[in-house]
Amino acid sequence: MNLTHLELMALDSPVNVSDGHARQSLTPSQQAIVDRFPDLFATSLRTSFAELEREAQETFFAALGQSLAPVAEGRVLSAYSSSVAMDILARCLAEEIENVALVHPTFDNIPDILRGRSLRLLPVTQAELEGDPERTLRDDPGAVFVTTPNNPTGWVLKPECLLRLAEWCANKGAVLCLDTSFRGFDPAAQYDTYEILDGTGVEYVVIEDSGKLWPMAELKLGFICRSRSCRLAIEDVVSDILLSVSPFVLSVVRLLAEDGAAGGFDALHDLIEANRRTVGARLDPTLACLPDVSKVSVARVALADGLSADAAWRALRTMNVEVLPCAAFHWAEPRAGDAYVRLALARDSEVVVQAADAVAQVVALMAEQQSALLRG
Ligand code: EGV
Repeated sequence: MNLTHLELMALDSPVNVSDGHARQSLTPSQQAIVDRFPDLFATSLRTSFAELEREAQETFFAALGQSLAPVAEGRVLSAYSSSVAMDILARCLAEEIENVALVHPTFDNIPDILRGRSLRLLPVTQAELEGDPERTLRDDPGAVFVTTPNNPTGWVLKPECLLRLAEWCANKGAVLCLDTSFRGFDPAAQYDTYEILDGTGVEYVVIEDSGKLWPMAELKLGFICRSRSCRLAIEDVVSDILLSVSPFVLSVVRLLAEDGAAGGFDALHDLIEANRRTVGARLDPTLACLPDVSKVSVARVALADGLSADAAWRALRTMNVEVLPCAAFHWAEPRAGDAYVRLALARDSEVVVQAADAVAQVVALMAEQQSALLRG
């Protein structure tokens, strides 16, 4: 069972903090955009597709600090979702290389997609990505793949580390791949990635995503951005998969990005921060805590020694509270994730309160049972 299977089992639960998709109520200005849908639909069909796509991409990238994303040069392609984009990337990589150094831990559909295209994976930790690539990337990977901000930890690849990694990849002829789906939650991840990458001459592919940011009933887009010189046949493979994305969805993403830049992202950050505090405040620190410095819309909860996240997940399910056990994020060493559960924070605050209280309750019960066992 992969993490998405667990998320599917949680979809209809009243307290679902399992998947990382945005499920909070619309803000008034987001509701105003939804109210315009019939008109937006009609206009989208009357407007030039190239114009809609360029405007959506430019607005979306600028709102996230990526003004130098190569939209005008035609190096940004749109996809239905970032996982579709990722599979396209994986297929292209498999044509050219064998080994990919992939950040560990990360969401399990990334290793699964890469392995699904027969790529061999080499785990590289977040700490290693902050060190000297010459020492930490020893097995000559043909590509390096980094999720930044990472899921579930919220860890961010700092600009100086990106630069060093990009220079190392350029030097070695390795393709640098980034998944920045959670960028919108953390200003520290909104330095202009493209300015740094294009300055090094590295062959790169960046996958960007609108999907985690807005509660739009899965109306979303992924984007695949590539370097000027890039041996991967991205454009050809994209064309195997799709003619174009929906002009209507492009229009929706443009309006949401405008709203984000005009205060919507600040409101989103406030909601996530308040929900993260709620979780932290409701845990007994001797039994569970928030181990990560993170701004993304998911929070890891670390359970005290001897408490199993899998058992907690199971107990919570009996209360109709859905979280994610984190073993599968540690795709190269599942045991390393045994002590963590993940709670999604892009939810209304009432949902997060209920989830956090249930986690606290279950963890207390498990600790009680454990000490009873030890007493014999
Ligand atoms: C998260 C699931 C898949 C993914 C969920 C996610 N997508 N499996 N194609 O969007 O953190 O819950 O990233």
